Amino acid sequence: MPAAFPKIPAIQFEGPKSRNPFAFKHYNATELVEGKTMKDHFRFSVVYWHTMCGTGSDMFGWGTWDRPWDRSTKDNSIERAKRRVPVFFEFCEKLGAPFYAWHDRDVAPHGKTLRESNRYLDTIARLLKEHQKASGVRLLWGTAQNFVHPRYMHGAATSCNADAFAFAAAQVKRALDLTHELNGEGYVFWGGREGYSSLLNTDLKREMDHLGAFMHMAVDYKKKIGFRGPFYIEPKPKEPTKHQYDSDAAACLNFLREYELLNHFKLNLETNHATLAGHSMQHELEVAGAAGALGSIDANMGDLFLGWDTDQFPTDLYLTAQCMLTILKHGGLTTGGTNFDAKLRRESIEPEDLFHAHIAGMDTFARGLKIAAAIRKDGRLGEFVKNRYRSWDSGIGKQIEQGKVGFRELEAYALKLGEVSTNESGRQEYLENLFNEFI
Ligand code: XLS
Ligand code: NI
Ligand code: NI
Repeated sequence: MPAAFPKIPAIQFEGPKSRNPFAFKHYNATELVEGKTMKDHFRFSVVYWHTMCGTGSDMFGWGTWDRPWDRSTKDNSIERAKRRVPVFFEFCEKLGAPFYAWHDRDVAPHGKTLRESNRYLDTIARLLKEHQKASGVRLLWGTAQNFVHPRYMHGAATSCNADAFAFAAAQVKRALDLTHELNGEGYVFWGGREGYSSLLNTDLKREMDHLGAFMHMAVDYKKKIGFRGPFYIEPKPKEPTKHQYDSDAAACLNFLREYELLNHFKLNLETNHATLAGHSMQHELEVAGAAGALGSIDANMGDLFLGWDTDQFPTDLYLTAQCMLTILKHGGLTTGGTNFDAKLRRESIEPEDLFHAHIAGMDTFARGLKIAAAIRKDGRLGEFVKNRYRSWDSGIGKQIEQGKVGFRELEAYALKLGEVSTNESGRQEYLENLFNEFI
């Protein structure tokens, strides 16, 4: 097959002075930051669904993107699915992305029956395996797409219809088999339609119990086949349903604790989902990190003026610097990666826009990493926070943290104290300006 991007060379690092749009200005895979290469810090990953299957359509209009490699084949055909595989790997290789991610029903089409869908998926999995081997590009995670087909209209694991639950289980089983077969680093559960549009017709408790049971079955099956990669849950508060059960990091952690699943799961956090939940991405990362559950990130960003998941490529330096500050603090991404769950704007219609978008995302994260590392090296921010909590390092604070005192002892202490020692300024504006010194 002829190259899909014949005019585009392998993207190289040329440094900040370069004016070549097909070069990295900041992402230098082999450069060390805090003793680790940029490649290992980020573990960048390209998603199959937006990159190969997106069309530029939105709820008011048809697709707009021109994809020459799709021209000669029909929608939803196995021929088209096959043709897309080499195109995708050519893209990842030229970009220098070490990882990728898929949904079962985007790499391969829906069949008329489950058996036919499975056959399609097996055919494509064989191709993926060959291309992974030839290119060295690895699978960051796989997942089952349990939300497009009408059978999942009420949800999958949380459907009122037990048959839909069974069907979803069959699909996840197969997706897990293939993730394992393709040496995937992990496996993601994103809720899809696991939520409700109205409480009038919903038995919330029963649906949550079913979701818990589903996840336990997945854990059992994972052990059975010897898949060692982590499971991730990806929070999102709404869209497509009004309320999704895995609404944010805190809700997911609570679910995992309630159903005794926390040992088996980490979180895959997505920026646009965080903002839809009314949180910053850094907040979500901190919440997950505090619980030891920071697994992987879906790197994108939303338009804060729009109320839906716009999945834009991350080009905001403040965002990536904040993310990297928290990620570094919690020891970095290990099995997870920086997965561009992001799509082009409807007006960005040419194949080369895929390169511009990913280069922008990788450069923005590279700068974010350097900014975060510089802030950490400078030390003033870290020192400020440490100093702000110094009353806990000795005396009564230390005794509280060590669990040595209770309300009685604290009452006695307070009575003797007379008044709280003078509070100091939180210095937010000073710190915001300090942060800006590094941008
Ligand atoms: C949708 C989600 C989805 C997951 C994978 O909003 O981001 O793409 O990442 O199922
Ligand atoms: Ni996502
Ligand atoms: Ni999303």
